Amino acid sequence: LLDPRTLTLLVTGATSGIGAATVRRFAGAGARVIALGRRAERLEELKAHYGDLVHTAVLDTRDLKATEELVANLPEPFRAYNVVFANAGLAQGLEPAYEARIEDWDTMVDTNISGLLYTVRATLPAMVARGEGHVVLTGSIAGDYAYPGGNVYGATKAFVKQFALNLWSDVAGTGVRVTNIEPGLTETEFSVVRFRGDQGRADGVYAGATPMTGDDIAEQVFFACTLPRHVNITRIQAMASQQTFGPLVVKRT
Ligand code: NDP
Ligand code: 8X3
Repeated sequence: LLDPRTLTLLVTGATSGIGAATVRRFAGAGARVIALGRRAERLEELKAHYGDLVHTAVLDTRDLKATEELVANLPEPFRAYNVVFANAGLAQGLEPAYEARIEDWDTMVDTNISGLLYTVRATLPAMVARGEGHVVLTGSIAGDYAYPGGNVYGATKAFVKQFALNLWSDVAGTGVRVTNIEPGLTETEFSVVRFRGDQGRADGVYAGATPMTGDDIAEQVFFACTLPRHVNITRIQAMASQQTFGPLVVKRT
C-alpha cells in the first residue's frame, strides 16, 4: 500500500460532509491536503486543527479563472499534488421536472458538471507531466438509478460517471488514475441544501435508517488512493445497508 505521507490531496467541497471527512482521514494519516470551499470559517477550523499539513483557500468551483489561478499559485509543499478529489456538488430541489426551478437546474449543472470539469482540467496536465496522479470524482447512485424528483441532479451524476470512464480512457498508461465514487444515502449537509435549509425535512430523509456518514465515504476514497499504483479502481458504488433500488413501476389508469 502507498504511504499516505507521500500523498498531497486537493479536495473541493472540503467544508462539510464527504469532503471534510476526507480531509480529516488523509491529514490524520499524515498526507498533505489542499482544502477548498466557499465557507472561509470552516476552512479556518481545518487549518487550525491540522496546521502545516493543510493549505486552505476559498474557491467557488464554478469560477474557472479562479481555479486556474489557485492551482498556478499553490505554495511549495503543496505544488506537487498527486490526488485531486473533485467532490464539490449539490442537489437543489426534489420537484418533478415540470415544477422544478430552472435556477436550481442551472446551479446543479454549473456546479456538478462545469465546476467539476474546471477542477479536473486545471489540475490534470501537471499530474500527467509528472507521470503520477489520481483523479477522484464524486458521482452518486443517482447517476445509476432513477428516482422521482432526481431529474437533473441524477443526470449531472450520470455525466460524472461517463466522464470518469472517458477520462480513464485518456489517461490510462500516463501514471494518472481515475476513480468515480458513487455513494448512496449519506448523512451530510446534502439534504439541508437540497431542501433550502429545511432541517426537519432533511432529517426525514435519514429517519428510521442508518445512513452512511462522510467518514464512511472518506474511507473508500482512502482505500482507492492508497492501493499500489498498478491498481486502478474505476468506480466504487456503496449504499447504506438499509437502502436498495425500487422496482419498475406501472402507473395504471
Ligand atoms: P455537503 O452539502 O455536506 O457538502 C457539499 C460541499 O460542496 C460543501 O463543502 C460545499 O462547500 C461544496 N460546494 C457546493 N457548491 C460549491 C461551489 N460552487 N464551489 C465550491 N464548493 C461548493 O454534501 P456532501 O458532502 O454529501 O456532498 C459532497 C458530494 O457528494 C456532492 O458532489 C454530492 O452530490 C455527492 N453525493 C452526496 C451523497 C449524499 O447522500 N450525501 C450521495 C452521493 C453523492 P461550500 O458551501 O462551503 O462552498
Ligand atoms: C445523493 C444520493 O440518492 O439522494 O447523490 O440522490 S441521492
